[in-house]
Amino acid sequence: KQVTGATVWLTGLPSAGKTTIANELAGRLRAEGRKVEVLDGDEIREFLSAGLGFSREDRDTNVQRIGFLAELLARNGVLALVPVIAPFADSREAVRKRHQAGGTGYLEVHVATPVEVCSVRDVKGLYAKQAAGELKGLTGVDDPYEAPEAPDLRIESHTQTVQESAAALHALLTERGLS
Ligand code: GGZ
Repeated sequence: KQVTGATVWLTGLPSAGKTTIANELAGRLRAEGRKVEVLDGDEIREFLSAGLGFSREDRDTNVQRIGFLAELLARNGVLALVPVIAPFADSREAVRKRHQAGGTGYLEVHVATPVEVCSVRDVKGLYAKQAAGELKGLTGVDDPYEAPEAPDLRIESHTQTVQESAAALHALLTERGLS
């Protein structure tokens, strides 16, 4: 039986909750017997994108590599969940087009946590480093983040629990015939 895969890209600022929501959703989908992969930006940068930094060019390269990999998986029946910042709209659009060209499903989810909330969460201490002058070019602070204008779903992670966010995304997948 042919299973429909798709890529679900969770874009948003550092510490917005992208990875946490993706992992929660992945657990739910696996419990239903779905094939799922989480392509986390942080992990991908250790292997597939080792050596890339955070210039616009390197971020674009990183996002295109991840988009390529996600499309391969999705084309083969996997739900590829991608919690990666992907700050530039053009770059996200190129990934969407690659999926469209292959007839592969693609959903864009904006984890729209305000920077004020992200900088308090500061999971990896990056906002503190930026404030202390130890890091330059932090997305959403002194580097651009182009928020999606028409995402398939916008998640307000600061006004709901991780479980609620994952459930909302799960419901969207069901609505689109993907779970
Ligand atoms: C943004 C940065 C930066 C800067 C390091 N700006 O939460 P994390 O810390 O562990 O994961 C983030 C990761 C971002 O990689 P992505 O592949 O998602 O980004 S992009 O789409 O822009 O290529 C973050 C960490 O790297 N990190 N420095 N200056 N995030």
